[in-house]
Amino acid sequence: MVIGTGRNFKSTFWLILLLLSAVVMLVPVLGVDNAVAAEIEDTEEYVGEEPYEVECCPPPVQRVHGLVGEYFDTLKLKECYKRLIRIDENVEFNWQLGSPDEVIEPDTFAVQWTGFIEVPRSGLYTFYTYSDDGVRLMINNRKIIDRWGLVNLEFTRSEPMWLRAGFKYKFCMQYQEDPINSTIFLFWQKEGESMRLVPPEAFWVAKADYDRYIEPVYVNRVMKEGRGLRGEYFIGKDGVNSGDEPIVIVEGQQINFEWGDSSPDPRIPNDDFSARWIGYLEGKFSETVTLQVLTDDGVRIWFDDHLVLDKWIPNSNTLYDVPVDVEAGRLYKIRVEYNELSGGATCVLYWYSDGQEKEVIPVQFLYIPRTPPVSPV
Ligand SMILES: [Ca+2]
Ligand SMILES: [Ca+2]
Ligand SMILES: [Ca+2]
Repeated sequence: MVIGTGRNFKSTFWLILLLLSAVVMLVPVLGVDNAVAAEIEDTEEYVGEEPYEVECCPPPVQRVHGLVGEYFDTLKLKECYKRLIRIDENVEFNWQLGSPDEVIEPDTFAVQWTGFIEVPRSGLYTFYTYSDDGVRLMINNRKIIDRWGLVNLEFTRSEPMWLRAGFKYKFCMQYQEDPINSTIFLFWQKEGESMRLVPPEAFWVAKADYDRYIEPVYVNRVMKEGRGLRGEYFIGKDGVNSGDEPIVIVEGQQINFEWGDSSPDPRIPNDDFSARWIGYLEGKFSETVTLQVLTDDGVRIWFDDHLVLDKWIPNSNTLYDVPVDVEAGRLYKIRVEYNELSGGATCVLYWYSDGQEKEVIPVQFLYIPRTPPVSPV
């Protein structure tokens, strides 16, 4: 009897729960459908495709016209390569052989524009970029153009996208410039109309971002004002350790020497000599950079007062890699010692990193020790 009552109670409970669930599930489905249908009927230009989802309950943000442009001094869009943030009206740039700003080198740079886009009238929109080089376009988190890499002054067409007037859709455009010419434009074409440049009135950013970046903000700054290291040359393969004064001193040197069978100076013999380069190296990006030395014969490197390479041995054009962590714009003490035993003589100091192709360390990033410069704050 007690068990039977329990069963009856359970059955009734589950039946009521099932009915309630069905009602709860049906009401919002019908309600939402009706609401969407009513909105669609109000929009005379609706062409049959569902409007894309918009932000759910966006926070009340005051917006003004513009896009936040972030400028990177290499092909990659990573924080450590960013040099400049500013407000751009729209995407209409023809930098040709130049660059967007003096802190960006003319080749190998990248830009990202973010904000919101709003169309003047609801409809099906196709976007076109005219670019040199790579470009990506995301609207409402949907990637509608993806053409990264080398592009030679060409149009790229997006898939069409239905956009509703009165809504601000998330906008993100990325661009990269590799060699030579640099151009980027963004056009749109509403179905049945002609193609036009996307005007500044279409773009919006949060007012807080606008206020912050209307005056350009520079990050990861570098001075690039170096004039090279001091080179000191000695007779004898261990002359650098003798305590003697150098035979030859040269200010303002890049380490890029392939003497072959000859010598650095008439006062230095072709074999059995040594050299030392001292000064400061400026970090180009805040990242791990690899110093690479090509040497014949011995080499030792101190970086930031640490001995980071010790190959004081006979070498025949040998490459050694020394990864070091640096911050953009900070100066690090560097000292390279080298010796030549016999035969060919070579010493070249390169650097490379995730964002920097291998190159001989440029003189602009090397500072002589007599005028220790101050890193920018
Ligand atoms: Ca180019
Ligand atoms: Ca030699
Ligand atoms: Ca040699």
